[in-house]
Amino acid sequence: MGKPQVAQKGKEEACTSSLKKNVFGGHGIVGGQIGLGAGIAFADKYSDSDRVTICFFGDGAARQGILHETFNMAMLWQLPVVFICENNHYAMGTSVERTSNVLDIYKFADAYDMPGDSVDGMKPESVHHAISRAVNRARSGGGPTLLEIKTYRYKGHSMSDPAKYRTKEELEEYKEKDPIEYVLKVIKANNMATDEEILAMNDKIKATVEDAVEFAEKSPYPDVSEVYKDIYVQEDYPFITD
Ligand SMILES: Cc1ncc(C[n+]2csc(CCOP(=O)(O)OP(=O)(O)O)c2C)c(N)n1
Ligand SMILES: [Mg+2]
Repeated sequence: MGKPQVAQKGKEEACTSSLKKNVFGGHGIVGGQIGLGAGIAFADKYSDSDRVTICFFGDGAARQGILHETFNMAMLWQLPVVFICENNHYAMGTSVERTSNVLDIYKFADAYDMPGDSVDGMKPESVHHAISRAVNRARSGGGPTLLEIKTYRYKGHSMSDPAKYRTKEELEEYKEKDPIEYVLKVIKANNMATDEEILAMNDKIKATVEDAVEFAEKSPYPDVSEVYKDIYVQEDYPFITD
């Protein structure tokens, strides 16, 4: 194994995690982030901070053992954490029905006396209210909450997933309830923005995405020496001496 590398300054903006912005990234090990989220919440409580951790995971992670161990400890120590299960009904190509006899994932909280709620993920206001309530509870010392946010994904799990495990009708049914289209309707009905302002926002977002794609396509492949970079240590660890 090579010598640990020190993270380069200025690279944070390009990463999926950012210590500066308190975003701790995604995890390749399904369910691993449940324990890590509680750990971050423990650190915040230990240091008397008023921060609240929002820990996201999919329906596929909900049946990992780590969820139960973490729920137990999070309740025992009343950690300031909101567990959010994004239930889009499929873990890769496997439906929740095929892997669990408990279809309401929020009920997993009951075993630990943790408050748990089912939330309509296609309604942004419902998501906002549920998360606000849970964050307020955590911040005022009321401990963790589990929110099962019911939603859907239009695409497969990845580019290699043709999503043949579901019907076209099911897909179309959810597209009818698309939360972005719904928000647009609410914004227009309440005169919160004009068509021009919405168009300008869309153009700005499109340009940002196109810039990112161009940046990625024009960037050289990394050198093999980069393989251990940003993995084992971070630059502000005091034991790095060189
Ligand atoms: C511990 C572990 N087991 C299996 C996998 C392989 N794997 C990657 S994603 C995934 C399904 C995750 O399901 P979900 O969180 O619902 O994600 P979605 O398919 O909805 O994007 C699996 C089984 C993994 N990464 N880690
Ligand atoms: Mg899923």
